[in-house]
Amino acid sequence: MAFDLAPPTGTPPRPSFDASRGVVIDDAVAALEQDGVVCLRNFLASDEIPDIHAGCDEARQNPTAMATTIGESGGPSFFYDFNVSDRIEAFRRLRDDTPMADLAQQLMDSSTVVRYFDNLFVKDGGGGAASPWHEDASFQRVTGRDSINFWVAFDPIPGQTALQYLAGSHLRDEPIYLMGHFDDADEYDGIVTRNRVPGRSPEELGAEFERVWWDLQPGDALVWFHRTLHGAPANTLATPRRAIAYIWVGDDAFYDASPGYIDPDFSDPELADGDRFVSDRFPKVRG
Ligand SMILES: O=C(O)CCC(=O)C(=O)O
Repeated sequence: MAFDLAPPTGTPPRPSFDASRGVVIDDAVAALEQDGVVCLRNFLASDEIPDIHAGCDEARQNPTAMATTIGESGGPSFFYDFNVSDRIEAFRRLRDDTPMADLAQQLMDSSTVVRYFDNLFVKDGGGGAASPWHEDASFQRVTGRDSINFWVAFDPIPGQTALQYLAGSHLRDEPIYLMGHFDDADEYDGIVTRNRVPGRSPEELGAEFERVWWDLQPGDALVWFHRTLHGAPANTLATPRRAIAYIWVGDDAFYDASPGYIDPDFSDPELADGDRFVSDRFPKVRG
């Protein structure tokens, strides 16, 4: 969904919350419930970042068949790939050896936490495409409330290239929007259409919901629900903008076995439509 992604100006309109001790205050949980997104500071310490930058290079050099690169060949681009923590140690440690799953449990207020997938994003300096406005639910086989994106920044990300969110949009009483490709030049075939509707116009959405964002430092995180609308401009900085999203689901999450394609199509034939979202493929890591 193309959208006006002009860089926001002024002071970010929402507070942020310290996460350096692996827990957050109740106000952070309330902020996520109310806005559908919350900003956590110092989730990672700065000495953890160099290994992760090396991991980003490794992922870039060894893309999987699921990877996408948007941009002119030889020029700056927007690269993303999936499940890098299954094959690159720095991302496995980030997933398994930090308090991320504990924070997911606290933030969703869920007795269980289940691992779904991860998504690495690298936008080169001086270019790379915008991340179009979307809700993550369009790209997931999850119904219910409890699916969150725990997105960790690995570079300084000022407002001009930051993710922007439509606060409160996760509470929309309407079906999930149809999936659209991040690359304007590309289209998906045979996407899931059951219980999905075309997205409303950016103008209508922008008039209904307040736009919020934060300036980030490496190690800060943003956490949002899968129904929260968000997007980001291209990286106009001279430096790279690297980040990873880990998707976690909780008690109120059910498998969507709709026929059709979802990108990435991480499905589990062992699960039936409407089953609790947990299986050998999608393991329970808390609760
Ligand atoms: O990092 C970005 O620009 C895109 C992130 C995003 O949209 C997502 O994780 O759903």
